[in-house]
Amino acid sequence: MAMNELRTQVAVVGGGPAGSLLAYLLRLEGIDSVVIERRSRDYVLGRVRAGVIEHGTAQLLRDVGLGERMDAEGFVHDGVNLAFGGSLLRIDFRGLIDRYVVIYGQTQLQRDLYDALDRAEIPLLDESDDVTLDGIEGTEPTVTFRRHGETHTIRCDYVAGCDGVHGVTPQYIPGSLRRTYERIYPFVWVGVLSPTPPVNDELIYANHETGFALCSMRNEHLSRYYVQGSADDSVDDWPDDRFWETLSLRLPPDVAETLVTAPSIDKIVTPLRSFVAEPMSFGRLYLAGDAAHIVPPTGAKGLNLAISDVYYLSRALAERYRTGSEEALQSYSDRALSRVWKAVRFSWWMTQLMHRFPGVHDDFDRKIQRTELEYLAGSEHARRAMAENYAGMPL
Ligand code: RFL
Ligand code: PHB
Repeated sequence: MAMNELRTQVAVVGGGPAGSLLAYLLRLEGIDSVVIERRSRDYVLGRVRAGVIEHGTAQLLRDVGLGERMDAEGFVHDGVNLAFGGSLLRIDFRGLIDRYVVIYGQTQLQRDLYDALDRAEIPLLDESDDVTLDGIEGTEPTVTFRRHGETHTIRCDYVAGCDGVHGVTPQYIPGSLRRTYERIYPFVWVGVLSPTPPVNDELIYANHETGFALCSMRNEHLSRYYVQGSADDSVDDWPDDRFWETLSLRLPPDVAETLVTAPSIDKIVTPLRSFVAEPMSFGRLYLAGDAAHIVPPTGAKGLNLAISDVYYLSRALAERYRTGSEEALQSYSDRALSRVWKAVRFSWWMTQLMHRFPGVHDDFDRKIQRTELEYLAGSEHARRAMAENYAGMPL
């Protein structure tokens, strides 16, 4: 069949973690798909983003044969640390709830996913632009796009909208049926990748009177650090010197003393937002990942939600092809949203807990914030609730 008249079962728009994992999970069920990605393969593989894989997400990746490199090269962390008032409070996941997280960069996972697509010979049509959908209310939708100067049309049974925060597929859900929920936070995160050993063997989320900071990592020689900046800041406002000074100031002094710095090798500014669009499906279009919802990075949930969405969606599609029943597909949106909202709540809570809200929080709010941190320090029940949410609610 000519390339410009492809037929597949599921057309997947977007080849980030959501789209590429979905295509792979569908193949395990014997379902064919094609992944249509706007960027080049190298661009997608070069993006530096999330770094924390929840306990259940890690288990899922292992169960489907994608855990090998994660287990060899990732780091199991049994807890995280909150810094405030000059010292560290450890949230001991292992001791509290017998769970852990795995520190493994999204960049690495994306590489594993593309390798898996290649091995399974699932088409990844990168550099595809101008995606439009037709017929999603009927039984044979089509996806049309331009690639390398040619127009292509894919006929399919279902469309998965995995095209992220700037994607086009969500707009095919009629406005009259769509309800959105949003919270914009009045600050940004400035993030750097530094070719230096991590300052601590576990993550540190710091609440300081001048703002938030986070110490994360990729491996023994590569650290990922973030500091809270002002809403209108750009990368140019944060030369390395300012970044390192700000980070040091916001860490407990004994931690800051051991910080090793170097010229940064990647620097981003990212706004913080909570956003959910309901429902996550319309006709034969199903949304997954950032296309349907955004969380602030404070709880490290974005990537994990993308994975849980496509897990549910792959189950539902598998049931449809196995039995002919659309029941699971019909409940996909409700099922995914119920887990999504728990992560939205937790990442909102952690964002509130750890940042300065200039012009929003008054002395009362700051007292409440400090009291919440002291409550965590003094209550094992409170720490257990935080551990359960951070290490991840069950799938
Ligand atoms: P992705 O990863 O954005 O993938 C969507 C893919 O769709 C492509 N695309 C299109 N393809 C075809 N046609 C179109 N019209 C298209 N429009 C877009 C895009 O090129 C892209 O390849 O979404 P997905 O798969 O849902 O995965 C979600 C995660 O990537 C995301 O939740 C996290 O990375 C969010 N996130 C972070 N999460 C964390 O847990 N910790 C972090 O530190 C963290 N940092 C970040 C982040 C997201 C960021 N951006 C820009 C969205 C930092 C950034 C800068
Ligand atoms: C990261 O390593 O990039 C990272 C870790 C934890 C977060 C956000 C980002 O909450």
